Amino acid sequence: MSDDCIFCKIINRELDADIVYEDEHSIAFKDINPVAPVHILVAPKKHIPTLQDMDKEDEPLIGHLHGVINEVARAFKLDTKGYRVVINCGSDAGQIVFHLHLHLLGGRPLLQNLAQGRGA
Ligand code: DGP
Repeated sequence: MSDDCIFCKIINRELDADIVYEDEHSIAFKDINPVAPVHILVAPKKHIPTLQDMDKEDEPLIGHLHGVINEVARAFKLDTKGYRVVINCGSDAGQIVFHLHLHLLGGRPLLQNLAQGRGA
């Protein structure tokens, strides 16, 4: 928990969000500024600022987040046509919220080159 972190506040219900999934270790909620018909953020409850800040002990947690993506993608019917998963790490990648999260994007063809990621 970090006192000035927006996503920690969502996790602790101090800020509203459209939460679509939650378990002991993770939460998923709709992005406030969607760039695709389905744009969901999946975050660990543990406050890890960026992917680069993860410890070796966080590796199972990162795997778990991908399992959550799989489940949420199925719930939003993205599993047959596909979807994109993006992690922005640090300022050059355009990360604006420094609490690790995965973007789940889908619901339309995402035509940009994969390496361009977010903003598809
Ligand atoms: P980024 O740090 O660039 O990977 O993206 C952060 C995303 O978080 C961005 O797409 C907008 C979203 N976001 C920022 N503040 C809030 C918020 O208060 N609520 C929700 N639901 N999403 C937010």
